[in-house]
Amino acid sequence: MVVNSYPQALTIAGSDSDGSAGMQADLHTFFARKVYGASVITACVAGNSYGIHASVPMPTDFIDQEFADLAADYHIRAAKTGMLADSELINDVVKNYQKADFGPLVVDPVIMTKHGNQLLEESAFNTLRTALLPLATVLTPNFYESEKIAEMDITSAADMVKAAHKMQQMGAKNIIAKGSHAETDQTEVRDFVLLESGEEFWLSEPYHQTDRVNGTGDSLSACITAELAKGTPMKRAIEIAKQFVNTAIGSPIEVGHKFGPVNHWAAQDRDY
Ligand code: PXL
Repeated sequence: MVVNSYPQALTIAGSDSDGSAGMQADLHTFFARKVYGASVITACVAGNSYGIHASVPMPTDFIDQEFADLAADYHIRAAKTGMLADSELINDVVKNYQKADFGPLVVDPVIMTKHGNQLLEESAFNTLRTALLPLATVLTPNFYESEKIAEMDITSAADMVKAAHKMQQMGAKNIIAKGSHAETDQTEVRDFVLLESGEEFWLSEPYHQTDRVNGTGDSLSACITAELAKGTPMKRAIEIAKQFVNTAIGSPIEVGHKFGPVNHWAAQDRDY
């Protein structure tokens, strides 16, 4: 079969009915970064800007078929994971990803939404650490997820650095550990990046006072995935993703009445 030339990326994630987060945010991001987006749906979530009200996991034989169909036709050059719900789904996704040839894997270790809804069962945390993290080309935990995965409290910049090194020892190659707004003076957000080469640095972006931040983590990891699918080097892909999300947060759109989505259009076509 002739290999397709157009960059194609894959999101392996849950569907969020209001389109602000999960698979929908990933696909918006792929589109904005001019990468074709395919999707393996792992779960369906019913919700809106007020919160999540129901959630169902997909059957694993259906997920197996989604992977098989993509592998038989598409040329996926980078993939990302989002909501994986439980240990059974994590193990199934790991099995399928190892069989396929879908390029680097960005793992967004989705555990909890901004509304406080748990999207990964606590009993699956260990499967996340031992089965999925070793496959992660990039791991993008938020502050809370870093604490859970590294099993430590993070109360300082030094703690964040320590947690990132712990997560790298668990097998993730490159880490972008996202900072907490509460940790700063609310004028900037600082994320710690630890690369496979051992290089480490902080990324800082202005803090925006807005409730329209649904899907920021999904969009950040999706943007890294899109850039990797285009062949952008790792450090640059991470820098672009950070700026992309900051631009998307900085120009809010009026959609939903509480925690609305970020604005992917504001960031599209930017040549960062
Ligand atoms: O943003 C985290 C997230 C991931 N995946 C799904 C979600 C959410 C948050 O609402 O609904 C399906």
